[in-house]
Amino acid sequence: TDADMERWRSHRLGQFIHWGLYAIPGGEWNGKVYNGAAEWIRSWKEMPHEAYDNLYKQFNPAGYNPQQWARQAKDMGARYMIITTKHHDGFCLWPSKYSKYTVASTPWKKDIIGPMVEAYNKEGIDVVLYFSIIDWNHPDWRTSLKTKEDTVAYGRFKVFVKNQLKELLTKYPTVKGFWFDGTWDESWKTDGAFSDELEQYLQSLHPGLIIGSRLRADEKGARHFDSNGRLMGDYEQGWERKLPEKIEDVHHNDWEGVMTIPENQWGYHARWTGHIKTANELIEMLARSASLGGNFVINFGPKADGTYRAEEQQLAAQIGQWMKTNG
Ligand code: FUL
Repeated sequence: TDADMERWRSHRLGQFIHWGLYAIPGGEWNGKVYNGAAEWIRSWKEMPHEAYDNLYKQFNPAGYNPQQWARQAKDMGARYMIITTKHHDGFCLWPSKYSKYTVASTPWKKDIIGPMVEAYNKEGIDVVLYFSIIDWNHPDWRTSLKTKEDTVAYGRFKVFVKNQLKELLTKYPTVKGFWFDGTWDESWKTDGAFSDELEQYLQSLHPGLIIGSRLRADEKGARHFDSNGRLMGDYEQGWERKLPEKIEDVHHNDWEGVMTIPENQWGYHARWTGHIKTANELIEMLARSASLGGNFVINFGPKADGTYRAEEQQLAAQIGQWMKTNG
């Protein structure tokens, strides 16, 4: 609704959190360093799938302190946050009854998402749930639909997606939106009508939910815009590690830019490489985003033990200093 969008638009600064099993290897396996994004390590040929899929047995973040996380975000000046409930690996940070591959199966056992939503909300910070359509763990997930069996399996997969989304909304009714990702495969693009159906379904469960354009097939297969050139979804979600330069670049739509601190790491990677953005650079990006009517979201990748690396803590504090007088 207009009121929900009005509120979302006024956030200006957000915090993204990528947290999952990938934080355990932290971009390294068997003494070798993976140069891709840490959360993609399962797709690296050096790491056997089996090894990755067993990481859940080690998930036990003793240092996880959602109140502290929320306070840090608040002090930075973030007014909303986005958390990876499930990334491409399929591991669920909430105890989903539709999957065995969840926190409930780990030594930690407890829900991660519930306490996080509560802690952030208590600080007055709105929560949005990141949800990947790509699910490397699910037997029915497909990249493309070549055979009839594929289509049947993918049909089941779509029901599973619906069930999980409904479950999330039921368990965490205060959330403000979904941040869909991994919608670029042929399988998802095949049935564009399903994106529409899903959006309507979610809206019927939770009127006013904010859903970005990426629910629609991403990139070249883009159905981000309908045949009349109108944006599908509530805002342009495509701005990832880059920002528009002028208002025409965002077609005068609402939009959101999501930014990593290092070059290309979302999940925790022990060895950040490339240019590490300074507080000044991030503040400049925030100011530019605000001037172009968009929200700017800074990503954090907590360690496997639930604590933040020093560089992230420092940047959050520096940005917070600036926000205090200029936010
Ligand atoms: C991308 C994903 O593939 C990355 O791992 C990350 O989650 C980023 C925000 O979106 O599409």
